[in-house]
Amino acid sequence: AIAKKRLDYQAPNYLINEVDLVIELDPTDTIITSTLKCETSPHAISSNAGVASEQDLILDGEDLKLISVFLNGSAFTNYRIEEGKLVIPQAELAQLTDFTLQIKNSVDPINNGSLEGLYLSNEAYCTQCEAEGFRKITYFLDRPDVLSVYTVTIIAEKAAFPHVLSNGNLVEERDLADGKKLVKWHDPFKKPCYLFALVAGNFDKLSDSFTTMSGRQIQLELFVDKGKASQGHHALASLKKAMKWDEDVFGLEYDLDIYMVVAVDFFNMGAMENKGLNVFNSKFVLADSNTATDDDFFNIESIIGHEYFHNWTGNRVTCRDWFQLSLKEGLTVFRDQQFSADMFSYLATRISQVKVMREHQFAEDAGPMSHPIRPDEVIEMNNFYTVTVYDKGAEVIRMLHTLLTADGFRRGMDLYFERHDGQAVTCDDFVNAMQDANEVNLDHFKLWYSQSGTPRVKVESGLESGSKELNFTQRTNPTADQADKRALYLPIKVECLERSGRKIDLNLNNDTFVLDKANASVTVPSEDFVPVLLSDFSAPVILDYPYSLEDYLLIMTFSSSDYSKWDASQALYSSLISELYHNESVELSTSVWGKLEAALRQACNNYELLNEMLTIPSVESLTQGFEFSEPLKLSAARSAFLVQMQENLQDFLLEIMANTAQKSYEYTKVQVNERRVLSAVLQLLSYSKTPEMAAQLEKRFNSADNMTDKLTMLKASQICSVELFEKLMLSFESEYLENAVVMDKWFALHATTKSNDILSKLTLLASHRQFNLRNPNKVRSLVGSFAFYNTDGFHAIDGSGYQFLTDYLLELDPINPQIAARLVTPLIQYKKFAKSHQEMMVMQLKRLLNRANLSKDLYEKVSKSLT
Ligand code: DPP
Ligand code: ZN
Repeated sequence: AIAKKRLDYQAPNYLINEVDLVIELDPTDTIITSTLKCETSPHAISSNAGVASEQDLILDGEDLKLISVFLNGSAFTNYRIEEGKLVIPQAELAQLTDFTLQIKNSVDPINNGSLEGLYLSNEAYCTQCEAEGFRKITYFLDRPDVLSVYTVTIIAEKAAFPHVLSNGNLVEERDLADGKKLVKWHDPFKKPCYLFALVAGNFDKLSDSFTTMSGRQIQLELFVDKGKASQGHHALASLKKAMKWDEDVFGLEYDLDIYMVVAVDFFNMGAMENKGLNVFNSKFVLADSNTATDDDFFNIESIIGHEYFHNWTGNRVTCRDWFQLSLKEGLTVFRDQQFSADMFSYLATRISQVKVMREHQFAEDAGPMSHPIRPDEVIEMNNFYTVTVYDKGAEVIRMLHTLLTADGFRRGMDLYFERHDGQAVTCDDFVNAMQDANEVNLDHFKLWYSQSGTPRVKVESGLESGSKELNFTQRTNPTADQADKRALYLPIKVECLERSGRKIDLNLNNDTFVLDKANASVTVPSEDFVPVLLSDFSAPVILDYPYSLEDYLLIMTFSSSDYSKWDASQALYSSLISELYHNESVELSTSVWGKLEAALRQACNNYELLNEMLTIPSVESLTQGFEFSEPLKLSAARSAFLVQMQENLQDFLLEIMANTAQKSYEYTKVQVNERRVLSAVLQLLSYSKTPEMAAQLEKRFNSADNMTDKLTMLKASQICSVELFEKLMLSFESEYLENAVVMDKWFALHATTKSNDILSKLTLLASHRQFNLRNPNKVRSLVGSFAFYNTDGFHAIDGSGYQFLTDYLLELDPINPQIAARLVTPLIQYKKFAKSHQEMMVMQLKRLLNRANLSKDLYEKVSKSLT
């Protein structure tokens, strides 16, 4: 496997201006006839002083059967096939500036388990082309900087496929002989092939419309499995909100006359922004109160928004090459976060994002796959759809937004579209537009695009006559991919509180201190104060200040920022858990509990904040705070902490429980926050493990009128009583057995259970009739939840958890390497654990590496982890 390098980029030597596809669908032998209007690229001509470059036309192809090639209407045989690619020798094209190439090939959709290219599952045809899947459909210049206008004709059996869809507008539909029909689509916007899509199936359709700001009427169509139309309303409503929001906030209007969304059960990712025809994983479309939780409703709105926002940030302006992926993903994640904050809540959106950063992105940056948000080297592009490119990428955009303000950011966006609409561009082009529109210099800021790793900012206070100084030092440790690090440009929100809780004026613009070198300091006109640092997570860094427990409690009580109150609560819990980790028999001092309760009581009129402050950091997040941690010991320390917290805060928790009444379900912010508080309280109280608590949970489970509460009771019973948990899970199973999306929750709950025979349980579940190794949702729910979130099972002292995952990956890799490579993540991050665990994990990684024909996907991650 050979790595591609960002700096090796060369513009294409040939362009493909028009693509005409005729696709005759068949389960094992779909025939594709592709007619390409090609042109020798002006770039290729100019770069060689007016002479067309000496290069063959090399069309990517993978798993294709070639049938015939025609050049300018004549049969053509003088081609070569090299490593699956179709090579047209330069000599054959030398005299031509324009030419038409017609290629006929076939593919085998039903046996395509990779879910990339064209595949047939659940009786529906579906495509996924990003990043490099179009080459599994036909021979093409499969790179995002080749933009073409597509006309797509699909021939399918009429009875089995009432809905036959592709990008753009429907231009023809007619019956053919033999019970077949022909459907033709045309997309007037030039696009890269990764945005091509085709779907054919028998769906229920929900229709609606949206009137744009210029008064155009857009037809909206949502396609779901038969019988599920009633579960599509929330997604459709979310789409309309997203369309309105993008007009209001960015002045961006939809361009085609129709917008289609199709939900499918077999999908590698969350969703895909194909032009005019989004394909969604059904779990991010289908929802009603009986089948979806509050979190599901939230996620659907956010992902519908995300894919919609791509129409401008990704489709109208796309990436020049895949190293620039964050150009569209970091920006679009930022946009969907802003949308969620506006639609639902800033605090909840921000906190859940910060958790993703601290639990997953920091771990990635500290592990063998560390890369900048704009990677420099890639073996398998699918491995770079990462929390770094997406989520850290979004944090980098957020810093720009902070530095330039909302107005300045909007000016930059306007200039970006003015300059680059219809083009395939780079991250630098984006930052340059931001810079030029605001007349600032962002050269130093650009380092965020090329430097990997998480900066650590150490803050200390030093005395200066009559006042104090806060001294900031930043340092980024070497990462697996980069030894040398420089100081970054960091906006750090700072607030200082006197011991009385009064805020001290620091004279900082926007309460933000910009640390743009290794060291700098801020003067604080006070001798005794507590700094509140990195409010809103204003930069993706780890902050280090010698806080006392008292300091945390002060911040939890007096900070002007709810975010910082939450952050202090998490730091407080972490430091108490760390005490227990180092000495398991320690009783935490009783005075802490009284003060904690007092601080929490301050938030009793704000259930949104209270529920966040009652949520204890996950093991994954705690792991980041230790070097060479003992996962089992850490999990035990966390549980011990929860037991003590529950004992000491019991009256307070019971009081909250008594104050929350069950209401008939509605997805409103007020109700969501009430349910979340109740969920946090019930989970804490479950650590009492008393029969009374179990009875309480059972009663609530049986009377719940919605999925959110049911799931809360299941999670709490998982803590409270094994017998109750098993009983409720059986009842849940019999109620939802036929609902694939709901059963994913059931698999995930089983997979995260603490149990001595978890592996035999998993094996049994893998033979459940709703389980299917070829369905990524199932695999993620069962095996993914186990490997990522079942600390005690996965890190079992005898290494059996590691072995289980590895056995599974060996089975999955030949079918769906993309998913296999996602699931290997917990194993390759072995260096953060204690030696004894490391050795057992390495042993399993070596088993993987020794496997003949390991996919590029797994090879890249496993080999990097072992160097
Ligand atoms: N489906 C992925 C996303 O929307 C890839 N573009 O982020
Ligand atoms: Zn995206």
